Amino acid sequence: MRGTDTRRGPNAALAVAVAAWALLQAAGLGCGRAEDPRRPNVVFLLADDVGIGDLGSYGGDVIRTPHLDRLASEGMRFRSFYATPVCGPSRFGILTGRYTRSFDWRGPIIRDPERTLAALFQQAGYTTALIGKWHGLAEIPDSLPTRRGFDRFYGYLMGHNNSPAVWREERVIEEKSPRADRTLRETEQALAFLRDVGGRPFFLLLSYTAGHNPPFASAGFRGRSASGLRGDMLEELDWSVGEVLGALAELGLEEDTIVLFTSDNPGTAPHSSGSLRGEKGSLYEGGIRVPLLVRWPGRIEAGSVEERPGHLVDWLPTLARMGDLELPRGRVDGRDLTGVLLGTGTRADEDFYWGIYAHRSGPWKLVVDPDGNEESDGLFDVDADPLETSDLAGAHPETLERLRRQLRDFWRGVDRRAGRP
Ligand SMILES: [Ca+2]
Repeated sequence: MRGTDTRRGPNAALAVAVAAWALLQAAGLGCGRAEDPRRPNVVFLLADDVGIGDLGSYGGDVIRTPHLDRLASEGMRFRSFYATPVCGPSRFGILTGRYTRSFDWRGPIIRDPERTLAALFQQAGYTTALIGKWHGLAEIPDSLPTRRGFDRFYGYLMGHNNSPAVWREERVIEEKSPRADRTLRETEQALAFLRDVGGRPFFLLLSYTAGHNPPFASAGFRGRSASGLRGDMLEELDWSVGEVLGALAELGLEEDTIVLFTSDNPGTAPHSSGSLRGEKGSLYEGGIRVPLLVRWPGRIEAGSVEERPGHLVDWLPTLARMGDLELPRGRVDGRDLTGVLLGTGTRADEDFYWGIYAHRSGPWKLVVDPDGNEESDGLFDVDADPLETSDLAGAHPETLERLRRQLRDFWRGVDRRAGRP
């Protein structure tokens, strides 16, 4: 392009540049972050193994979460937001907008680097960063975050149990990091990124180590919570969220930035999922419902509560819409939540799939017996009975069969589109 311009002379080159700039502005693709509400920054705060019962805004009354509670009061809180029951498949779902068929905790490898949520932002000119846990998505040599759409990476390939080395971009900068200081360090890195990114649009995935067992906390937080070391860990996580919100305010970025907080799955600690049935690893609501708080001042109603369900896979199409990003080619299972968030519409349907093991359609939820014993399949009306105390499989055989068929058909459709017999 440069050679072509040179041959045509500097005036022609300038004219081309001005025309291109005008086109970009007209298309809302210029660098006018503050001027263009269609191009918000995004801070995606992802906790590890944190359930709704761990947050004050969901009724938790032991662990103190004032900063997250503030986020809830300044934005929208979802009461029925879904993840998968384990780490990897949820993280895969966020980055690809797709469900996984099974629940290996490591999750599938993301094989197409062009279609991750981070890559979509990158392709649209955002500066993208992952800070914290990449999890089990790096088992092939070229699948580091920097090969999957992130300009910057500071953190760990897996959780802290099995991945003590600290990476920056594509090299190890520290072989063994102190576990206790992980939240402190992730926070420092996040604040440095926010200050460094300048006026450019950005997507930050702050993927906390915190929440996962065994618990840890830095010296300043140890011994402060009535809920023991796990409480200390989550109170430090809450402090970190406060630091991020403070930095956005200090930098004058609050109005231009969507901040969301969620978790990859609930914890196993008592009451991590409040009174819901099950815990991490379970397909009952206590194993798959996670907190979701979303703030975008002036756009999302402060203090609003959303009763209808959504799922982590919805974030790819939702942020693609909000950031005016181009959707990836191929299958996207998630649904756009923009209308829900802005109060102008609803999710296109209320169908959700957890591998081949569970399916929700409207108020009804099928939980397949993991041993394949059909007589033990459960059917629940999770609107009327969110605690899943009444198995209605016997009382509603037609609904049971409909949900089984829909679950089979969903994965058959996936196979068909993928060219599998
Ligand atoms: Ca997890």
